Amino acid sequence: MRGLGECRLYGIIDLGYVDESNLTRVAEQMLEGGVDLIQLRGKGKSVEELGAHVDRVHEVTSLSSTPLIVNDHPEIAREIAVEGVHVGQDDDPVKVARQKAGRTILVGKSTHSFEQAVAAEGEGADYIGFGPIFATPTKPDYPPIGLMDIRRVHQEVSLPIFCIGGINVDNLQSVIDAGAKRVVIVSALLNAHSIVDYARCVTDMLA
Ligand code: TZP
Ligand code: MG
Repeated sequence: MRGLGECRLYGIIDLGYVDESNLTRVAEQMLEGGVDLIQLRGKGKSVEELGAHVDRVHEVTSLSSTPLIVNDHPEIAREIAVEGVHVGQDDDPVKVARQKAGRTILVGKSTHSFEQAVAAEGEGADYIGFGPIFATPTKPDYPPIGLMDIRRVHQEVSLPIFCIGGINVDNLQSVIDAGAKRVVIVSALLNAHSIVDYARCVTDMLA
């Protein structure tokens, strides 16, 4: 299985953008384009609903040794061999997520400020999301934090840091120039004419 340290482009398959009938096809396209970490996110979906999809997507991701992370519901990791879970500031603390999973898994945490990033490392997260960097329709209620703290967070936090929020190929260079090494892209990738080509373009820029 690919280690987090090797991961640069994190793709989220968000059920708000992808029809349930397309999940495995989207996962395959992401992998072909070089996405090296995938999350399944279904805001408002129950554990049962999300769990049913996780199984199918995991069959695809495991074939290419790509970790699959499930959003919000650590208990799913008890039933299905996903590699990790992702929790937000209002979700289970990292320690509780690990307990609910009942086995050794990756736990990622969303952070929206430098202080939250430092706290997430103290809490024992394996990686963090840091953002939203720019305003985003995917998380419309969160004010963007901008590029300013990206360098500082990389200096002070030694976890893999994935910048997230409103990132696309047109603004990616500014995020890289601000110090980012890893990014999450949701809507720009899922809405792209070709997910494969879009992901290739991003991975080239991050290389
Ligand atoms: N957390 C912070 S911003 C965000 C999440 C889940 C959404 C990112 O989506 P997009 O479409 O790439 O802006
Ligand atoms: Mg959450």
